[in-house]
Amino acid sequence: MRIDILTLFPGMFSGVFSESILGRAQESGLVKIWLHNIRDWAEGKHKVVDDTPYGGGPGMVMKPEPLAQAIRAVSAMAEPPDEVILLSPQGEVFSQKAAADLACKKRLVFVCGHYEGVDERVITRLITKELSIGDYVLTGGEIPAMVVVDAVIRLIPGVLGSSESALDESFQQGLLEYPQYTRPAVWEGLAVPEVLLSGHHAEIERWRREQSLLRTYLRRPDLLDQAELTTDDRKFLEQIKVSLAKGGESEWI
Ligand code: 4GY
Repeated sequence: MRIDILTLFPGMFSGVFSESILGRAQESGLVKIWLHNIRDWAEGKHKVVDDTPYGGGPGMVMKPEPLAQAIRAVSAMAEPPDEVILLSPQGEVFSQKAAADLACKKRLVFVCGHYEGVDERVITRLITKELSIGDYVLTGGEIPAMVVVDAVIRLIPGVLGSSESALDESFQQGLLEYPQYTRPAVWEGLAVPEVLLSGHHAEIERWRREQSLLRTYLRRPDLLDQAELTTDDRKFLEQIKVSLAKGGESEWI
């Protein structure tokens, strides 16, 4: 996959993309990330990229010409991109499903806005998808772009080793992850659940499934509507509901 990122602050990305799994993914050639400074397409001695908003109001708006030139020039550097993505709170909320869709593409261009926003006409003409990483406002689209790129790259086949596999994980079946433990067996008086030391593979699988269901029910009940649930899952959830209604918290948590 080829990823291009248009930003006024390319330096923000260097550490995040060079370390760990993202660094390895690039070294192995599975993904190539190109960073571009939008200011390189600004004109004049001062390379101005922003201007005051029509209609008044606080702050500055990214002016259309340099940004549009940048998007067009970068898009023409290789095969046409599958998507030109703007990160903004006005976008569709990013999800594991959206990450999986993007992981199948050959070429993605990310546009990072700054200041109070981007001239709407650039979005109309050149942006194919607007994504939000959540309902809060950041100072720019750089951190959201890192979030989306990270979530997408780890889903590209071959990026994760078998011990890091992305298959068996949170959201994959629409449930939260079960709790994880490693050595020592007792730490600061807290013991690892006995079943995990038992070696009974089937019992361990069952315990983990029930922990996922319990956690999802308690912390993110909204996810249960979309989750893939078996008849056993539904029975277990019914058991939890009945028992919690009787005031039996400690039995579960
Ligand atoms: N939340 N999800 C977000 C954001 C900053 C003004 C456009 C978000 O994706 N992006 O808060 N972005 C704004 C700042 C210009 C980007």
